[in-house]
Amino acid sequence: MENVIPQTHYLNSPKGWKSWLFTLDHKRIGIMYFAAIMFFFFFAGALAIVLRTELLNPGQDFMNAEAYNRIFTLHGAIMIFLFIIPSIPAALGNFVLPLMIGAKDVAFPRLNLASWYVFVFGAFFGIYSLITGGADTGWTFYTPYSTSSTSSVSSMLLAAFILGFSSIFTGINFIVTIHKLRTPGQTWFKLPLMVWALYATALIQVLATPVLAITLVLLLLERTMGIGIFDPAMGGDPVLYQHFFWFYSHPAVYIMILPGMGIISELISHMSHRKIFGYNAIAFSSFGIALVSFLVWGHHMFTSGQSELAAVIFSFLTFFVGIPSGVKVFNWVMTLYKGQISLRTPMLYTLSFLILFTIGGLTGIFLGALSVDIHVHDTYFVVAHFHYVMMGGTVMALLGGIHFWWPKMFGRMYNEFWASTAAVIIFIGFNMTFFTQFILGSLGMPRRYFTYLDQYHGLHAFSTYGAWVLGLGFLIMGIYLVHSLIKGKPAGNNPWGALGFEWETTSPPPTENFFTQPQVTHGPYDYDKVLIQREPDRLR
Ligand code: HEM
Ligand SMILES: [Cu+2]
Repeated sequence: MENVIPQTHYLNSPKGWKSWLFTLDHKRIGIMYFAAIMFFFFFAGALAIVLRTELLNPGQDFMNAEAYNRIFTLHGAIMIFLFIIPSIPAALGNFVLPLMIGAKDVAFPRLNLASWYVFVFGAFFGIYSLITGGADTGWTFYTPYSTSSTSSVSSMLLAAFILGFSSIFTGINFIVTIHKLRTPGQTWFKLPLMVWALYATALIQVLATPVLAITLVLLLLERTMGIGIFDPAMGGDPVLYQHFFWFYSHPAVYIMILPGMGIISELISHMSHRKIFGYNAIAFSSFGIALVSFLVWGHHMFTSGQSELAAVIFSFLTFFVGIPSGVKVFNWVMTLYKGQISLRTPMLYTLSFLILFTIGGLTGIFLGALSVDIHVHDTYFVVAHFHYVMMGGTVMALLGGIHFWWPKMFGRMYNEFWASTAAVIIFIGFNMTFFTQFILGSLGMPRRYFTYLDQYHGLHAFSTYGAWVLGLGFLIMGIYLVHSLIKGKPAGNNPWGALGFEWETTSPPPTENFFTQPQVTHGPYDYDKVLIQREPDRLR
């Protein structure tokens, strides 16, 4: 049977731009978030290419130190607050969560729409900061510099403050949705692991984000009224700021990575048609990570003058993060073992994730070791580490997820040849760019510098060539994805032959998601049971 796209679906009914701006449909809100984060990703990515190009040669090429400071701050702040934090939960999660639990929508559709508007409002202040020259403090806004800098720090703070609310709204909505709207018979242990991951993420969003909000308000008050909370000249304590900031921002790195791990659990099972190994272990390890994430913030402050005892304790506690993460990696690899792995694009990104995230995670353990961190603190080793985790981890998972659910979102397939080519180019470019930086960092190249000594020239140049390769990969991706929206082949309801409720409805789904309430007849990964009945017309 030829695949056809249904006549009416959530994308075309109701019609008109107003129906989008006032929509309460989680799928449309997800798509609107998706458009926003992709815009910011490409924008901040372009800034990154500019930074790297300046670093091609030592000395000043085309921007001075001040411009460099502003651009890396913008790159970092946009990537963190406007791209990676909302990326998987608010964009992809919004789209798939209700489908995965057989629901019509999220629990609070109006709050969902509000979170998008709050996001846009916050982004507006970020852009305002940009056109008034940008901030130059780095995305962490460390005091005392941030209280005295005359660049546009205040509007950037306001942006981050407002964006926090959109994150909290999404978190609350997901928690209630998962508790209340599961289809009858879908018990907690029949939930897809993506849902568990979004749940653990939502807990962190709700518990940690308010701390950041308060911190940013205090910083704003300090800047505008000089009330002496952080400024030592007025009896304040700059290290206090770091405690406040990292109490949010360390858990926040798990807001970034946990949903990515959720995607990987899905893709690894569905793309190798094999029951996920260690379902319970994967589900609970997300909570292990969420819990430990609140106890380790001090590892960002080994060189900030906290007591030696505190530093030793934080170092010790940090190692515990490795355990639940290791549990997940082990179970993923066990799932692949003897699976019928299909090397289509979602799987290519899954494999990239496994390799790159493992490198990122292991080097995180290096950094957690007090003695090593003293040596590589604020060097390119750190820059390499967090790019491996955030880009090698979260972004690879996001890209895998986008390709996997693309046919469901738009009803059309992307071009497999170009997609897998781009995936390979991205993998190569990524390693060229960032592996080099582990070496640079251990040789002592400090981060956030716009110039460097001649001895680092070769490695810096190589890293810059890598960034160009990486940029080419993303360019190709942008082109074939847009092309597929217009010309892509109709995908059919279930192009991967995957289990999971989202594949039981049409592609794209109708506004109300399902024509009939989905029934629970098996778990989301029961390929062993289901394939026996479904053979031999399994899609590979
Ligand atoms: C196209 C790929 C990318 C390239 C070439 C790139 C390059 C860079 C460069 C050159 C810096 C400045 C380093 C320094 O001067 O210390 C930087 C900083 C940073 N990048 Fe990226 N980056 C990329 C993607 C990403 C992504 C995907 C994220 C997160 C989602 C990210 C997050 C950050 C952060 C948080 C900083 C630190 C900014 C600060 O210290 O305030 N980057 N990146
Ligand atoms: Cu941390």
